[in-house]
Amino acid sequence: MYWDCRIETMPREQLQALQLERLQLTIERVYRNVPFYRRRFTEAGVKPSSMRTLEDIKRLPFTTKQDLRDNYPFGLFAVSMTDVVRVHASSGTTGKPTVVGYTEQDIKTWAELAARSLVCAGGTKFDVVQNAYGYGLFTGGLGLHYGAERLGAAVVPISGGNTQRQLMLMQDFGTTILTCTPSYALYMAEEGQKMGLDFKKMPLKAGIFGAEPWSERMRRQLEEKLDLMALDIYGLSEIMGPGVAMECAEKQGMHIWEDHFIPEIIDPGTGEVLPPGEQGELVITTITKEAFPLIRYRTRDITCLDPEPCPCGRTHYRIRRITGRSDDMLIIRGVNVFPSQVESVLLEFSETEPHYLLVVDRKANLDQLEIWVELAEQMFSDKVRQLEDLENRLRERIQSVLGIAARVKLVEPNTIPRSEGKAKRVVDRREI
Ligand code: DLL
Repeated sequence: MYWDCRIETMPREQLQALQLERLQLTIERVYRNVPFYRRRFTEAGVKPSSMRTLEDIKRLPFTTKQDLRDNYPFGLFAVSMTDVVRVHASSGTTGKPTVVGYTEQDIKTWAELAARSLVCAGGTKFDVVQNAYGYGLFTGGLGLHYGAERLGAAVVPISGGNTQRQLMLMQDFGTTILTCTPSYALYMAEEGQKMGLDFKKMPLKAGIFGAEPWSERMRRQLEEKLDLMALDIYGLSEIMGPGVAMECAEKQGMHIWEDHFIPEIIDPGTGEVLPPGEQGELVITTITKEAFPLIRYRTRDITCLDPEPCPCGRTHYRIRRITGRSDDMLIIRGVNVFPSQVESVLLEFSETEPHYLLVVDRKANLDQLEIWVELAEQMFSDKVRQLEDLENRLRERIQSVLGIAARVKLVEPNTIPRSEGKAKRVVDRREI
């Protein structure tokens, strides 16, 4: 079953012709409308007319998250703000988020691709979609919401959290498709068991899980506990949000929607393009976006591109599970966290040293973050009350900067291991 049979099963040759045509238009448009790109292309000695074949994409310079930060908030938009109908944002290292914008047409395209992705999981207009991705600046909630509506399904915009109520409504409403992060789905499964729910007697048929890395082991657990088909969905706010790539029922990687995105895999060290099948960093060029086109955006996500034909009949290449990131970003409960954000908070407090460690663990299937912070020498002998007060202030400040709750553990001076090279700021004990 397809959402858009013609496009999803389009012969590669035709698909590539469509890509080239759209790439040329995009390059022309950003050259005309975005000074940043005009400058970068000129430096690299390329013009819109240089794009004669798809191979010519390799001549274009990469765009990085730093470029987005340097042009904060709207500097890379290719339309005027009067044509922007929505903005989303995700957290970044400096406390300033990465901002993305959408025109009315961009929102329509996104809804189409999210609907296409829901159909990969067997979604139809008869489904009840419980959307437990967060609503707000995060793209997860609204992205899948519009897709489910476009499909004609009944969407329950419940957002994340309030697990017992989620489970009650899941039962009462007869939810058939659950959309949330895989870790939250596992947590729901366990809470449900405690409440005495029998998922085998419920009509749940599919789960669309993404926004953070997970594993085949987790897939098995989720499928068994929730009695559904668990599928992987990929996306990032810079490129669009959820629905950039989606797994089909074959469960062998996610089809990346190549009529809208051109994927490449590069060696993250050298920037060299790798042949299909080799593992490296995913680079994406958007070829239909109006408000915020991105050219050769370095996602930092590590995966590989699978060009093998898929038994489902879709011709769009698949990306394998994301195995990690080439930078230091952590994803905790679906929220992007950079160690440097913690560092910036510590610098505000004279009572602490900027020696810290982020200890991430997964307890009862929920990510937990504990931050070990070294006390300054003069604080060490201070009263317990004062230390508790400091811990509280740190905790509050960290929560407001990171956007998630963390435990703060104050440790004695000089106890966090030092390093001569790069400091190790993160201990990730999660087993996924
Ligand atoms: O997480 C968009 C999304 C929402 C995707 C809901 C899927 C479902 P950001 O907050 O910008 O956007 O985070 C993007 O999350 O670069 C990956 O590192 C990671 N990520 C997203 N999907 C997956 C996945 C949303 N299926 C960053 N597997 C990306 C592993 C994923 N990592």
